[in-house]
Amino acid sequence: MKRRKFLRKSSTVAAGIMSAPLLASYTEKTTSKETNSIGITPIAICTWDFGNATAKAWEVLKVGGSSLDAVHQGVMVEENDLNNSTVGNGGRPDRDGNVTLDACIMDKDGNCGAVLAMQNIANPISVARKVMEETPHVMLAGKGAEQFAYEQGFEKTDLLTEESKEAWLKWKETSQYKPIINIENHDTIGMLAIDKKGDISGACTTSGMAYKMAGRVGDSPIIGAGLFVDNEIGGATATGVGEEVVRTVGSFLIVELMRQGKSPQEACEEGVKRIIAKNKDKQDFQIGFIAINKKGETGGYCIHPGFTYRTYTKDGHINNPSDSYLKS
Ligand code: SD4
Repeated sequence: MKRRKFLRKSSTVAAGIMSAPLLASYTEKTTSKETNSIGITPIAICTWDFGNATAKAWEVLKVGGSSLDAVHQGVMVEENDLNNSTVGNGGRPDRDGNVTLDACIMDKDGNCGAVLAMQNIANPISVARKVMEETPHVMLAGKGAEQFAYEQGFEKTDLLTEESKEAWLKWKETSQYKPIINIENHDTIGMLAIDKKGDISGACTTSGMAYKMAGRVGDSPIIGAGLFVDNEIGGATATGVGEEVVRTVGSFLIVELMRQGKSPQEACEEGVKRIIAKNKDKQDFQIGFIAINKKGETGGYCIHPGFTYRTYTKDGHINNPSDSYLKS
């Protein structure tokens, strides 16, 4: 299905306008054949067609870098891309014109860090990692997160680009904040990776829903909702209307389903069905899950057709169309 049709069929809780086009699709054969201790080669997988991000992660993995560094550096590519208006610098602002960013990261030992609704810092994933590594805490929000970032040496950056500002001013003409058909707010990057040692890590970063209420936080920086990793089992991450993912603790659920024996694909399908079951009369929003298990199997599933996810493995760099609960 064409993306445009997908847009018409999906809606979010916030109004918005066109985001940057997705990165060009490409596939290339990879050469790394080295396997890790559990007999699989490294893998990077991310939501949507963020091929530059998975390519960066693969660069780290193929030379023996850790899955933590791979997901960190991979998602940073999107945070730094000013044309990506749903992640990092250049992200769409809230209804008051402030860009507030959410991110989290989780490593092989179950350590995690997150920043919520943080302003003026271009790489929230790096701050999330600092929260994980340099503080006794898991989450820092708002002004506290920003203050911590400055203390760690991050620079103050104006994240509202001219293009985002113009789009916001246009939105203000009507200021409609209700479910309308608009998938362009949905391009959060969640990434999972396995390294040569067989260890799994994950990262997730977003500017959240465009023109959201000030202070609104979705699933993306919430460990268990937008991202979860258990190195014994696997990992999962989400994109879409965060409120629905939080209500079912979606990524944790998927990892637990894999623990019970489901494949990543089956677990993602069950995760989506759980959300559908909570919204029997309302399916006009999009959710996409991706997952990976310890054997290196991957899966992805969504509500509406149109979601894709990137995988970079020894077999190539592929943009995978996700199967969907609704077929058209
Ligand atoms: C949120 N889940 O803030 C995010 C939005 C998203 O792709 O996924 N965009 O609810």
